[in-house]
Amino acid sequence: MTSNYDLAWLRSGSLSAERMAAIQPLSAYLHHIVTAGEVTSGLFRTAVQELKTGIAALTGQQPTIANEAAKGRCLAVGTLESMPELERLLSANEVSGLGEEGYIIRSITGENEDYLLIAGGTEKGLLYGVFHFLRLLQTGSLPAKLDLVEAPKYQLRMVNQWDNMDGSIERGYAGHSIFYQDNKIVSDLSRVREYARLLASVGINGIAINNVNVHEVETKLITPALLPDVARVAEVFREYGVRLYLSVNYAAPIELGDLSTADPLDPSVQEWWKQKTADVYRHIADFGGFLVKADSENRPGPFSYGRDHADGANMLAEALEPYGGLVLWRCFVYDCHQDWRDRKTDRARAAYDHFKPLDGRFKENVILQIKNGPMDFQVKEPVSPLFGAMKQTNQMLEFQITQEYTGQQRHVCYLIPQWKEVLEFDTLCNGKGSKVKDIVAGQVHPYKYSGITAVSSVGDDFNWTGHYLAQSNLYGYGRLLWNPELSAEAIAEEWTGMTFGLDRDVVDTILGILMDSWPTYENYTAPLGVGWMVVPHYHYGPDVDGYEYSKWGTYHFADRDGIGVDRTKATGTGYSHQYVGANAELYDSLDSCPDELLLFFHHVPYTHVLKSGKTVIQHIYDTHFAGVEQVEQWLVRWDALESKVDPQRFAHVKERLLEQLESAKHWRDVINTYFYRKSGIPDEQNRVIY
Ligand code: GCW
Repeated sequence: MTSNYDLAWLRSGSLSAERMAAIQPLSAYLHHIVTAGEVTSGLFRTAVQELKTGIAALTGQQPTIANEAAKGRCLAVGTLESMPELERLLSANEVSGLGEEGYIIRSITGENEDYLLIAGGTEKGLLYGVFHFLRLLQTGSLPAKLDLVEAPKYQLRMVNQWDNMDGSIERGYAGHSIFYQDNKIVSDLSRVREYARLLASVGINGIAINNVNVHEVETKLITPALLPDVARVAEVFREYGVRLYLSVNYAAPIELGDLSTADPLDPSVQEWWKQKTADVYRHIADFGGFLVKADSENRPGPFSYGRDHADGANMLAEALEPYGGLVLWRCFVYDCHQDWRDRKTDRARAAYDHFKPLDGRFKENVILQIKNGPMDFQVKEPVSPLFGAMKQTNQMLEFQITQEYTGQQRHVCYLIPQWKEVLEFDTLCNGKGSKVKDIVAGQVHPYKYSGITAVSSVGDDFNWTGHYLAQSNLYGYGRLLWNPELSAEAIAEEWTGMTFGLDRDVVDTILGILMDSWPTYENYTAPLGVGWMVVPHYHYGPDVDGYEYSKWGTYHFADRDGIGVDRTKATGTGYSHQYVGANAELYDSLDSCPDELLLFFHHVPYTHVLKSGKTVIQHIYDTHFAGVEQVEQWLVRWDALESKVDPQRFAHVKERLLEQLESAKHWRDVINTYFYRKSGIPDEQNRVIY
């Protein structure tokens, strides 16, 4: 059964016996929704509407809605403001803990009361509570007695679109932009509305709608010519509690023909941005702020005027300040015109070297957006040492949901385990227990603003993400930001159940593939943390030396004797000492450096013996053979689901898995051959290496 309700993981599916049995004890409450107060705002309306259509789609019963207090068995929804009785029902702690975005879902039983309550701190919290309730219905996990109290860990939970107005998407692997076509914002925003719904269903509350590389037409998004259209988009997102941000071009005052400089200390430039910001807020009163890629990969920035990042960011911050707007200033700043003979310049060091000395200089409404990893979203990198290194400067973390370097949504690569590893990393910046997950929640240093953002993976493909299974990354991203304590497995299981139904074989198979997928991808691509080895520019498929003699600073330094980048203090770039205390020692010493990051930190001979007991060269051979075998196994397991997954999705995933297998073999052969020929050392098991 499909209905208008169905969208990615929001699916009515079949009214399976399991689900109906699970719902049974509570079904008497689902017939009637009461709102106790007029539903006036858009967000409240959205929440009630989602609840109504969700219940109808998931149970086959149409609930009625009334504006009245709870009486008899029903589902009562509201906020602290709309339901004065919450003061009586909730403890003082619960009330204060709700904040703006938290909610309570509770069975209320008393002498004269017997109903289910979904209450949000505000309407936004209510909407999140509704989606949580529906998730329980959809996954057949609604307990007979409800008592859930939730609030998000992170304040800013964002996505960044790298969409261009010509309809293309930088690093997009799921079709064209849903926002733009022919250099205009699309007139029909129904797909954007669906996207807003998807984002809200997993708690995302902010979106920057254009590429951080801001080209000519996009530079005009902050002008009155385009702002009415931007405001239309903002309105759609507002109804789902998602605040809109724009990426801006640092050289906009020049490029729009108004000034001859973009110097942040020049009063005419400051005034120009104030005017532009005022225009933006005239059109969008709750506008979030500006996202900025400056002095990075040939984009303009304050360096041209002898100014630094703090000067640049603060100038914009001052313009946004009167409206409560934020500057999200990216730290992806490095020398992209490097000479491979220069062994001291190190791209991994760059963000820390540029920004750490500026701690304390940024205005309160600036947040540094720090990419993980320190190089660029590789399959395996150490955590950026900049996290927590600045005590007086707001920080947020940037992940990449779009699979630029992890198989471009043609390969399965479930990224939540990678992100969890980053979040769980203990930086030691404030003593033991200074984990990244707490730093970017403002709980290690008292940042006023903090959070997590990520480059989105969606386009106008019928299934949103190119690969069906890649939807799990978007879903999981939102869930992880709500609660980073959730395990990667629990999130995958939840997504699988919602998307493919509750059949145990189906769930186990997909869960198994997802959980295996990141290590598998790592197995057949670049080994031991060295990264890169992809076809330059496209970043899909192997080309071991593609970047080796180019200017981007992404070397592996493989020769006949060895491989890896020496980032130690004594003989290398010194990057290892951007980490604190024991972490610096851990990475700096060849003895303690974990195998998985060995070649990120050290240059070693192929015969170097890893902690696993294997030599580097044998590890390369073994992992590359193993990676292919794993994908072969997935195909066997997927084939066994033929009768249990609908034909369209079955065929789609199968086709992608076949492509992944071909690509994995290609990787295996190119990498193994390359290192066999460089090292001259044969495989211990004598397998075919060309
Ligand atoms: O990963 C690299 C990408 C670029 C991107 C850049 C960035 C938007 O290859 O396409 O540009 O990072 O993060 O700015």
